[in-house]
Amino acid sequence: MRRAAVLLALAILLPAGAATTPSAVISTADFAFSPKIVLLAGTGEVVRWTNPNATVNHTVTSEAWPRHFDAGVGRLASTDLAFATAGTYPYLCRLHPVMKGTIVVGPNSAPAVATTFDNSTPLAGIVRLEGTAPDAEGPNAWVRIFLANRGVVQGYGIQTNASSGWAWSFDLDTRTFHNGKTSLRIQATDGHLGSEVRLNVTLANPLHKDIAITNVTHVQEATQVRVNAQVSNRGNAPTGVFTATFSYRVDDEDRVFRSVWPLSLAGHSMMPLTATLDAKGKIGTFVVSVVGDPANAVAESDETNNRGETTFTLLLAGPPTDLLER
Ligand SMILES: [Cu+2]
Repeated sequence: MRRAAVLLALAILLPAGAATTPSAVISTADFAFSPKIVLLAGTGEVVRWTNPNATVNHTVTSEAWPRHFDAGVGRLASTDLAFATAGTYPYLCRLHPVMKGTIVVGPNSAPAVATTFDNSTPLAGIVRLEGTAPDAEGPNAWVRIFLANRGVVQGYGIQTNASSGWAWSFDLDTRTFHNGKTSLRIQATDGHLGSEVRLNVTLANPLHKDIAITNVTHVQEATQVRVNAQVSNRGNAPTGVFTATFSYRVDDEDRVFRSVWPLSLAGHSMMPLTATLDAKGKIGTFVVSVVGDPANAVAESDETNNRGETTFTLLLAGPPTDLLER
């Protein structure tokens, strides 16, 4: 009798040497589970972990407590687990806890979707998503992929007309998305039934640029108003050359009083900006705006944070000075 490797009946350890065709094979080489995330279409499917190393043992141990499964992967051996219950199963190696992976078991309702991520997380650049649906889907079957990133959901669709089992692949371009945690939903549907998997993934975008204007303040001295701002690049990639403008609006007058060019920022860097407005001879409430890249020369992952403003009121009369800050 084998060691009691399966503590709940959610995953079943299969006997070594069983004539089983696994849905996915996960390597433990180099102290990493690869692929890191495996999506199974439904229950009853088998995942195989292989260990090409002649000197190191590993385990496949669910992170949930109580453990859903806990199996060893011996030297130069492999271990098969069959998953009996739909769900998401984060797991690790007890001997090397930095080794982590996730198995997602979809519902058995047809049509089904199975996907293997070849990229280890975090996802970067263009990510190839691949899947197979084991059942015949007929015409008008779709795979839909949604990436939700800081409130923005981008949807993509692939239509298939296969009348018996079909495979699909899709290159998801994450390069214009924000870095950080985001969610990915992959849904297969024939218009009646659907199955879907949801994953939380992390994006590490090598081409990410994001110009942001913050900390817009002003200092008044009589009718001279100095405006300070901070321009930063919150992305990883250098911005390339761009302009920043200082403008004011008072009554119907709207004009740029300083243009700063050329600006360029390395990834995750910032610099101060300053400009002086001579408001002599004008009265009213001034709205001073600082805008990074007003011509939109740089394609950014967030185009909504390029502007900041500060307001002050200049009165005609009013001792001791003719300026009033608010
Ligand atoms: Cu290990």
